[in-house]
Amino acid sequence: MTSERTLLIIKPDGVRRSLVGLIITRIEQMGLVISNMRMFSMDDVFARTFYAEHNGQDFFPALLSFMTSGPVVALQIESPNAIALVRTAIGATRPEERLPGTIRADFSSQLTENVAHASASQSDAERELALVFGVAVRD
Ligand code: FUP
Repeated sequence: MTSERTLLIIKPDGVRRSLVGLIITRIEQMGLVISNMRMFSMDDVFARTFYAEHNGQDFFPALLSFMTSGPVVALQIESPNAIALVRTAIGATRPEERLPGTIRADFSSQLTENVAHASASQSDAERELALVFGVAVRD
């Protein structure tokens, strides 16, 4: 089957807690291919754009404040079924629905500070990869 590209972001809490290497290792152990990587800090405008679908929600200010609180590490991951595989690997949004063995379940019991983000769909992946990496690259 054809390869898909998706975005995984290790959020500021994951970087602060030195979980970068561990999360990259999990992705590599799954046999997924990391085809681009970038460490950067989101400013308010970037975070607002990235999470535009949540603008107006009561948790939006807290989400922006958290996402701009320190550097993040973004990975472009490329493999068959990459979007669903990485989404499953990070775990559910709601803490009580996270399965043990997922990144969020294993490293966070919080809703907002949940260590990692993964694109939810192909259109989200394309939009998010373009935001983070500019013109998405294949190698
Ligand atoms: P997810 O796709 O799992 O990252 O979840 P969402 O797109 O629904 O939410 C984006 C981020 O907002 C999540 F990482 C967690 C955070 N969030 C809150 O802080 N409070 C909420 O009520 C819902 C989501």
